[in-house]
Amino acid sequence: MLTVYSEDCRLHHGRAELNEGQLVPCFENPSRTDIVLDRLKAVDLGEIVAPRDFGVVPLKRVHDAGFVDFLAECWDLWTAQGRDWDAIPFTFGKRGMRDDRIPKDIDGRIAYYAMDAGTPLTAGTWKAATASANCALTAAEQVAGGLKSAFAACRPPGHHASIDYYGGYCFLNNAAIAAQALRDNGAQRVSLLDVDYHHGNGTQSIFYDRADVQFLSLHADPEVEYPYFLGHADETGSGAGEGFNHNFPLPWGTDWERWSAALEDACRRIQGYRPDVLVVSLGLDTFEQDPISKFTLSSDRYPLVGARLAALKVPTVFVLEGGYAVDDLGVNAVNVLTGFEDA
Ligand code: SP5
Ligand code: ZN
Repeated sequence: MLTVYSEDCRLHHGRAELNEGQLVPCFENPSRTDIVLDRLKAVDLGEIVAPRDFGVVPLKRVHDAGFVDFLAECWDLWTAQGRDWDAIPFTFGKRGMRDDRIPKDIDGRIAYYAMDAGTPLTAGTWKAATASANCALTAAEQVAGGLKSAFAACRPPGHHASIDYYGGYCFLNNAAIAAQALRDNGAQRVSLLDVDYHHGNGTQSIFYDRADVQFLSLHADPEVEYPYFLGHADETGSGAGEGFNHNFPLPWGTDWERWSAALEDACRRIQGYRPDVLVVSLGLDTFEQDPISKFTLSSDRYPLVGARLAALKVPTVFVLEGGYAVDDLGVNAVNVLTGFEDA
């Protein structure tokens, strides 16, 4: 399988995130893709290529133009205030407040566009986030060109980033950008399956009113888990998109038996939709040793995930999302890919 990766993805490196009341080292850091790349080379999965640069046009096909411009200029505006620490919001708009006016002040703009205090924006964030999106776009382009599958080793991840907000370690929604590019390049129907432990709120929101991109997400129940405010089973799409959004919220402690039953349900819905191409938001934070998650999948289950997806017999773009048990992330991610290839 072809892998697309850019060393520029390493340039986003937050110092700390707010977790359980403390500033702790960022769970989402460059060592994650380092170990995935090491494992890809160790098993010799296939060629590893750098992405090509698609510019901002495909980013603005799914994101608000003002939001993309904000991400591009945030660091310069932040440091112009004499600051050299990571940019983190200290307030957020809440119910009943104005959301039709974007503040001028940089702290106000961050408050407007940020979703949480766990996603520091740093000197290298824009370069890394665009490189990450370019990896997904390049993998999608290769699959559109006839490859059976490709893997975008993206970081920062993307699925929490929505039309006009960032958060959950995500800035640009790599998988959504890839799905939209596939549509723009001739695919009639795209299925986007999100197997990250957390609900893909950004992806859901981007495609919620559309029938041309089917979204399915297996994740921890938002009643008890981040992102808390989206991901319930009764969110089924709106307007033309009604019936094309499928959430599978699962309880803490979900094991392989329960998780794989939900995967089976999702796969049957994908089959019924008959997509031209499948995009997989591949999070590995369902792993039993993940430090911020509460499912119990073991490493030997991930090849079965890949094999089930391969049985769909649809050209597939894998896009890396979360997974924070870094020592095992390479094995777990590549296990999905080898399971897909060996099926
Ligand atoms: C891409 C991705 O996997 N993003 C995940 C973002 C999760 N951020 C919030 C982490 C909160 C961990 N703290 C646990 C508190 C226990 N109630
Ligand atoms: Zn996650």
